Amino acid sequence: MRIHSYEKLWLAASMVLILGFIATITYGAVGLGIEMIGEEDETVAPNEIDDDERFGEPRVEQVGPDEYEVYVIAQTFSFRPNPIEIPANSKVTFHVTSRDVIHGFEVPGTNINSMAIPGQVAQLTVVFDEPGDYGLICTEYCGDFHHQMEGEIVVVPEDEFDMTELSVEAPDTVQPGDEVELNATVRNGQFEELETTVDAEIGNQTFQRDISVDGQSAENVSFSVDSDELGEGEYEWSVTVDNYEEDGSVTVAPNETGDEETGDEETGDD
Ligand SMILES: [Cu+2]
Repeated sequence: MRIHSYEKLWLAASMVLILGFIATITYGAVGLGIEMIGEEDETVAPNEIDDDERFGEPRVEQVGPDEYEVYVIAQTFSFRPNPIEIPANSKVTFHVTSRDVIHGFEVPGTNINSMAIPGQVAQLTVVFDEPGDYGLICTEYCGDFHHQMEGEIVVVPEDEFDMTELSVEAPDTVQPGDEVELNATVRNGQFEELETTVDAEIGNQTFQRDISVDGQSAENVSFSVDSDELGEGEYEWSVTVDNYEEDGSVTVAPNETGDEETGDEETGDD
């Protein structure tokens, strides 16, 4: 049987088209890395989310050089943590779940887009190569204030990124003669050791201490001033580490004139 050459041409063209369609569908399903959340993926019980090791404290965690994990909870009508601060040019894996109803997790202008389903943990691995502020929106209608559900991802240039946290414990009031003591904790969430300086101020006294904090650990520093040196009154204090500052004020109580033996213990007076 002889087949006309035009017919052969059309046959070949339609074969190419069919193969083209199959290739497109296969690429869309596999090549883009889009996945449904499957049974073998992580799960979390929504009612135990606050006690969960991963989500009890939604956070950014360094897991290797240039490798970070972010644990995100979507809930009506916010994302936690917010903002999410991560370095540019690092491999960042988001683990996203929901506390209540189905939410979305999308960064417009990027290919970051997932559902946040209660009980399931979605995982997305991305590398941001452009530092900047990226918006984060919920793309699943989740209730009255769905349209206000938004967050922010702040991508910081690698050399400016740190995971330093400063917290300070300080008294509100100090009895005359006691020490005014500031207890500062500097936490270094990164792998590399942190070498820095802690500056403190109590009243008009200033202190400076160089510290080094091992990777993923914390260091305590305390500063104190004798309240007698300060005298009665209210004093401002502040503690500064790199770009972080905590401040407050402390009152040195007046020297009571009619000091009785047990004067300090009188607390239940109405
Ligand atoms: Cu929503």
